[in-house]
Amino acid sequence: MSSERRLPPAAHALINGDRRVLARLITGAENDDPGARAVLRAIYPRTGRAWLVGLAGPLGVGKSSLLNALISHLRGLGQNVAVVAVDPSSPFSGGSVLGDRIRLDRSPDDPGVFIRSMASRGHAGGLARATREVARLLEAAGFGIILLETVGSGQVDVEIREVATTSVVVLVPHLGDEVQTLKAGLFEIADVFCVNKSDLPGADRARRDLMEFASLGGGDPGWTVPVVATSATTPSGIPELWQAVEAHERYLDSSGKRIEGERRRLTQEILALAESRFVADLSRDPTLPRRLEPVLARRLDPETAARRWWVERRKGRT
Ligand SMILES: Nc1nc2c(ncn2[C@@H]2O[C@H](COP(=O)(O)OP(=O)(O)OP(=O)(O)O)[C@@H](O)[C@H]2O)c(=O)[nH]1
Ligand SMILES: [Mg+2]
Repeated sequence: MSSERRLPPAAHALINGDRRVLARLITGAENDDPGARAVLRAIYPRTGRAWLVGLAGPLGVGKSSLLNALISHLRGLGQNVAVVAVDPSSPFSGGSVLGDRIRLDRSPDDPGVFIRSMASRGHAGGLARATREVARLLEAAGFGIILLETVGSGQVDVEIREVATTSVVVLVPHLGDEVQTLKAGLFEIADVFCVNKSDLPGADRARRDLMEFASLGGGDPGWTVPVVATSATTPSGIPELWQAVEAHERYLDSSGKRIEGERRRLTQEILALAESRFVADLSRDPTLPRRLEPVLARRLDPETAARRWWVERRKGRT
């Protein structure tokens, strides 16, 4: 009770489920607002147990449609669910997260669902940090399941791995082009494979190919990556997809991998935060212009200049 009283009022409102405060704090966290920082500090001890389920995959494979189907499924199970869509191209907007093509088949007033989009650009400490902070706010607000969608593939998908507890890689039949994407890194991040659009021809073949791929192992020897066939539009396979996610989350608990993952992610987070502070501090160092001169004049290479600077700072000479 006493710790309750020490919470900032906004944190109190957040924990009590005030959705407007939640939305405001998310914006505040994205803008590095001191009020939101204070709330993040206060709620941190209450976080770390949520399931962060990332959906990654090439453009147009049906990630948003699957999210929509998963929301319905989870609501049917009586679960609250939050969605964070990370869009590398569009500027921040709280608006049409799931795309204009997707019609949400649920009430917009349902307090058990919260959807938010984030632009991937313009986050000081990186996208992973911003996404984690948003997830912590959502968890404090009572969302134990947080679905993350990234739009497009590549860098953003890989960053999602730094946040998600379970990464679902979504593909479609006719894997031709996607095989390239797998090589580019999506394969390594998969905890679950989903062959969506399995209402289209070629789904069985794709599923078999992926199962073969998955059985080669490579990642965690204790976890065989399941391959689930879905159709988001029919819909079919959605309960099976969720079961695969649940199985992975349970595996994380039973194997001790959850804490291992937390250790890895929090190490990354602290390092990234420390780095941005160090860089900010260094960029204000009055000796920087003097150090630049010989580099500009090509008498000294940048690497040597940086190393000398680092050595001198360690000795406390600047
Ligand atoms: N036949 C079929 N079409 C689907 C299925 N799932 C999605 N689609 C269609 O595929 C198109 C793209 O779906 P989205 O859900 O927007 O795909 P996305 O992966 O979120 O797309 P981006 O966010 O643009 O990468 C839409 O026209 C959907 O109606 C499916 O299971 N079967
Ligand atoms: Mg989408």
